[in-house]
Amino acid sequence: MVVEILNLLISGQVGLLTASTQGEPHRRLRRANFAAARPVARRPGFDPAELERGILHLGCGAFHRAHQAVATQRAVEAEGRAGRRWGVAAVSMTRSTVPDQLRPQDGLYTALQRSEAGTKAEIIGTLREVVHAPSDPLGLPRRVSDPQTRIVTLTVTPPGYLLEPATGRLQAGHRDVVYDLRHPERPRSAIGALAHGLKLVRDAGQMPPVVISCDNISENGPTLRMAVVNFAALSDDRLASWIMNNVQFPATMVDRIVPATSSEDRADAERMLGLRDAAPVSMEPFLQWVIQNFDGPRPLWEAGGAQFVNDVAPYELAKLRLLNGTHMLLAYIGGLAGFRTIAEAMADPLLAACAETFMLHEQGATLQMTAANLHRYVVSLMQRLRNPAIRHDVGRIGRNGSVKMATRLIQPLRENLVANRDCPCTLLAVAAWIRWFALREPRGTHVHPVDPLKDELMALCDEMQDDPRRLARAFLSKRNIFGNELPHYDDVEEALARALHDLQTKPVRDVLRSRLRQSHMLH
Ligand code: CS2
Repeated sequence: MVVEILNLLISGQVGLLTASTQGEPHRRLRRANFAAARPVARRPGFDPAELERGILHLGCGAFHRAHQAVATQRAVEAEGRAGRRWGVAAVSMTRSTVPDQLRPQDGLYTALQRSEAGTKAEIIGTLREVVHAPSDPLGLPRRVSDPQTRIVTLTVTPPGYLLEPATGRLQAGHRDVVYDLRHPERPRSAIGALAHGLKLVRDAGQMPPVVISCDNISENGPTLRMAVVNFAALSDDRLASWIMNNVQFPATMVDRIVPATSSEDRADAERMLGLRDAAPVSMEPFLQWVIQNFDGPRPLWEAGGAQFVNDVAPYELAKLRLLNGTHMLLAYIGGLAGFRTIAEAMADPLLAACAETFMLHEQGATLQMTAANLHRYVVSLMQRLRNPAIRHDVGRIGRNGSVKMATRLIQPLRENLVANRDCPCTLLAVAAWIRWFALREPRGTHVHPVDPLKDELMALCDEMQDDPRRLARAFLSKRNIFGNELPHYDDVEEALARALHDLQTKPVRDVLRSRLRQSHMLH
C-alpha cells in the first residue's frame, strides 16, 4: 500500500502538498493550463495540440527528452506552420512509468538546464503522443509503416541492439530475437519492430522512413542497419536486401549530459512553473548533435544546434573515447573511492588529474585531432564533468560496462598498445570495473553493478578467489568483452594484475597518487 501511494505520488497522480504550494496544491502541467505557467519558464512557440506525428521515437527516456525533443522544439519553432508535421510519437519500450507520468500532462514536461550559474526552465511541447509499447493497441510495426512517420529515431541503449559486443553481429539466439520472430506484429525489441515495420512498408509499396539511431554506440547508423538487416535475414532474405538497398540509416553523434530525474527536479520544476510536473528532465547547457546528411524531408534541427555532415566518424570517436570513456573511468574508480556522483569525483584533485591524463595522453593519443583541438575539447569536458549542478550518479554511468567497454576503453587501449604507448589510467579503470564485481563488502563505496553479465562476472570473481593474476587472465580471456587477444598480452595481463592487487590492498586515492607520480602527472 505504502509503495503504491509512493508510486502514485512519484507519477503525480496524487497531489502532494509541498511547502512551495502554501496549502494549495498546484495544478498539473497540461495543455489546458500551460499558458498559466509562471513567465520564468520558457514555453513552446507553437500550439502542441496542432503537431502531427512525423517522428516515431523508440526509447522515451530522459536523454531523448533532454536532447532530440528539445532540438525538435527549436526546429518546429523555426519552421513555423510547416514545422507542425514534426511532432513526436515517443515510445517507452518496456516500462509504463514515463507514459503514466506524461499522458496526464498531454506529453508536456519541463527541461531544466542546470549550471553553476543557475537553472533555466523550458516547457517542451514536441511529444505529441506518448506510447507504452507492450499495451499499445496499434503495435510498433504499424507505427513504423504509418505514412505519416517520415523519421524513426532511437535511444534504446546499447543492449537494445541485441548485438554481440565484440563482434557486432546480431545475437540470433537472444531471447528477444527468438520472441520477435514468433510474434512479428507485437515485437518486444526495437530491432524486431523495425524489421517487421519495414516489411509492411515494402509490402504496401510505400516510401520507407529514415531510421536514425541516437544511441552512444560506435557507427550507430551502420550498426543499426546491420542489426535490422541481420534480423530480417533470419526469416526473409529478400526483405533483408530490400532494407539494405532502400532504407537510409544515417549515423549520428549525440552529446548532452542528462542525469536521471530526481525528486529535487520535480520540486524545482514545480517551484519555477507554479504547476506540478511528474516528469521534468535535468540537463547541462551543452548540446551537440552531429547527423550524417540524408535525403528526404526532415525538421530544421540546425535551429536546435544540430550539424549535418558527410562523415560523423571523427566526432563520434572523439566523443565516445573522451567523454564516455572518461565517464566510465570516473564512475568505476570514483565509485570505489566512495564518491556518489561524477561531479564529486571530479572535485577530487587526484581523480580529476587522472581523468585529464587519461584524456590527453591515452584516449587522445588515438584520435586524429590536432593538439590544440584536443586541448580545447579536454578543457571543455573538464568543465562539463565538474558541473556541480548536475548530479550524475556513478552507479548509473557504470551500468552495462561489459557492453560499453569494447568501444570506449578496449579499442583505444588496443591502438595504444600497438603504438607502444603505456595506458596506466585505462588499465586502472578496467581493474576498478573488475573490482565492482569482485567486492563482497561494498561498504564505503558507491558500487552497484548492473550489467547483463553481472552473475557470470561475479561468479568468475568468486572462482578466482581474489587472486589478481588469475582474475586478470580470466577477464582478459572473455572474448565477448575484450575481443581478440590484446597486443603485448603478457605485459597487459601483468599490469592489470598489479592494478587489481593495488586496488585490493590500498586505499583508492593512494593508488591514484602513486600512479600519477609514476607518470609524472603529479609532483
Ligand atoms: C554516459 C552517457 O551513461 C553513460 O554511458 O557516459 O550517457 C553520457 O552522459 C552521454 O553520452 C553524454 O552525451
